[in-house]
Amino acid sequence: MKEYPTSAIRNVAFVSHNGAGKTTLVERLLFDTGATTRMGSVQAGTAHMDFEDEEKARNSSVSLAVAPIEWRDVKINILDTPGYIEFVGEVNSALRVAEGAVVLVEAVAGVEVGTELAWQAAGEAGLPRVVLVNKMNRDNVRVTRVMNSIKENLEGRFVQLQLPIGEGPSFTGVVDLISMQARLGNKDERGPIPADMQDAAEEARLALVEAAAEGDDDLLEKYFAEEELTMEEIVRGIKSAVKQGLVTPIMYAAPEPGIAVIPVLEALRALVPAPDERPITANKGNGDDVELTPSDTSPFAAFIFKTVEDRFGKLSFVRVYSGKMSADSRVWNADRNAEVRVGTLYVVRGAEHISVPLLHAGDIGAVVKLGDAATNDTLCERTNQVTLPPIVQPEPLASVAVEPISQADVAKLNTSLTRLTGEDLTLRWHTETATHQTILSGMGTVHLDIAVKKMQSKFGVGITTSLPKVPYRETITKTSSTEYTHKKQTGGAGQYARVFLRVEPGSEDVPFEFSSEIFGGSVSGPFVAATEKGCRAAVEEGVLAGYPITGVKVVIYDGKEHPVDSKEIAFQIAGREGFKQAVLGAAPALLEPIYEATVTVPADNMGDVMSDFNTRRGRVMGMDQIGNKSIVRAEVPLAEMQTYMADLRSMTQGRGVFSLKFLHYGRVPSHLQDQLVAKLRAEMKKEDD
Ligand SMILES: Nc1nc2c(ncn2[C@@H]2O[C@H](COP(=O)(O)OP(=O)(O)O)[C@@H](O)[C@H]2O)c(=O)[nH]1
Ligand SMILES: [Mg+2]
Repeated sequence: MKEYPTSAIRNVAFVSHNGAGKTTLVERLLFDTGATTRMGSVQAGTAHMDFEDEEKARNSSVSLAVAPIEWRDVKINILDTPGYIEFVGEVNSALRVAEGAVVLVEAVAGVEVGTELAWQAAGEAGLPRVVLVNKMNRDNVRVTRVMNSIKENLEGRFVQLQLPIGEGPSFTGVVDLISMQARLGNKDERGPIPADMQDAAEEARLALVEAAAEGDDDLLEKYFAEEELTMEEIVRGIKSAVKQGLVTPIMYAAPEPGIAVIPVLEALRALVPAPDERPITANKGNGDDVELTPSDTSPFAAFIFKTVEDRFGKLSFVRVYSGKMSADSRVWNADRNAEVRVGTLYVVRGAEHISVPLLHAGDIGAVVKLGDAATNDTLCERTNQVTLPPIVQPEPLASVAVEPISQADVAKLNTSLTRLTGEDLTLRWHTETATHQTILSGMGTVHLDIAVKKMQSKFGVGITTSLPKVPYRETITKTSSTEYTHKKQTGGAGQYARVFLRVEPGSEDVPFEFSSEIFGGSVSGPFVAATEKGCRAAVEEGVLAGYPITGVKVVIYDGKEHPVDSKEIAFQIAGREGFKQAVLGAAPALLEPIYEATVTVPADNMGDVMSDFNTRRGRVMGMDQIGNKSIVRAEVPLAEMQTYMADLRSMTQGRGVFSLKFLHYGRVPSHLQDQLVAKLRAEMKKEDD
């Protein structure tokens, strides 16, 4: 592969709803530019971009893949992303290292929920965006319908960069409004504008020129002076307007038959900023910000945006922001304060790794077995340390409890989970102390399903999954005092301890407090400490249904010891049992985790979503209207949200999305508590048997 200087590199993310044809477009571009000798097909499982087993099985992208497209004098690094919204983590990673985004809109379906999310995410990343109306050759394409859908559902101002020639099966090409030429067929032949499109093209060009003028003050002057803008000036103006987010150009293509795809490359080359046109800010470690100069001669800084574990070991995807990265070098990992060795350096094309001697500033590549380094780490020079901010990922929305099958699986479970979640930062895992379950969380059921399959196929760990138990807690609601005597006389030395304990409701933030009000030394210091230890042990065990107790203040205010038989163990037992007895007398209550749910749905669904929260013991806290979308915020117990993803999907025909954030623990309503405690106890008993 040729080397490309910074100014000849473009990093572009393809984002959209699932199935809009991103991967097919990349396959077409690879083929048309001679990078591949056969055009890969998603359906046939031969796509170079969808090379993972899971992708072939599903005929759809699951993770982000990189394809360098060499065309004319530039290299366009395309980041092909999965469209399914549960893989949003991959999309966020791609957007983070790109200078521009192509938002694909499926020509028949129009704007879908995944399109809106992609549009929004690219906007939040501050990226220049281009809209590509894709799969134009499909039956039933109506250009006016898809245009309306774009204007109604995506916020922004749009300008036609092209006009489509024909629609549906009669789509034959586009009119390029900059050169005022037709681009036809799958060989990108040039021709005159069809006679019946002449007027429409003139009119659309006026709008394009106006948008170009708005992007650049000099051009605006010229425009007002009614001077003609040159083609170069129009491109320059549009590029600037797009970069400022003033307008979004719209293009059309059909990658499967290969119609109007070369103009897409042309637009990316012309309109997406080169890395040196969009510097990034890093942190110098002392809290000061520093703008990295994207050139080969500035100090080296690169960012790890993706990590994959495969048969050959760990593969770290890097984006160089400044300086050069060389094979067989040593670099500094600023996030781990460690030197790491860079061995062979690669440029990646799907599953293919092409070894290169160096990566120029702005380029994207990968390193195998990069020692102590993980996604989100910054690599730099030891003498010039900087860190780049981590990729912001959303909180998990769904969880499963995972259980190893065999003894061998038990041993491998934790390390495999750590590797799995290191590859995908929208996956998290933890051990829930309240339920003794190992919990894997992610963005949805499909996401988790694939993660679990990976555990098996990639890391060789057999696991079964189940719906996680709700991590309830227990607390007390009033003050209660008790006395407890532990006495044992068996053969030799006996055991004796007597304690007077008082429990009081404490604050939610302090799970457990212990103090002594003993006067006159009825219980000596070490035995008071032993009593506390006993209480703490009981806290973990709970009294209602085996969940940890929280928000309790314990006071030992009297007691008695025996000169011979009192021992620490005796006071520990008295503490534990006395504490349980006191808690049982203090009107114990069950607490449940309460989350804030933020649900975004089409305005028509707002009523349904709100009344649905009533059936989930939720409290609607607020609502908002943004465009034709309603946003409902509600506080709702986790116990009622376990199947929300599927329920929301059916309530909104898949057009609703939501996020969850833990708020606090709240009382289980008293009318539900007895029944729930009975149920939880029965479950506990079943497990013990
Ligand atoms: N009619 C038509 N179908 C296409 C075209 N491009 C892709 N497809 C089909 O659309 C489906 C989804 O394509 P894919 O590239 O996987 O979409 P992605 O999810 O955005 O990557 C596949 O079945 C493709 O064969 C096109 O230009 N025309
Ligand atoms: Mg795909």
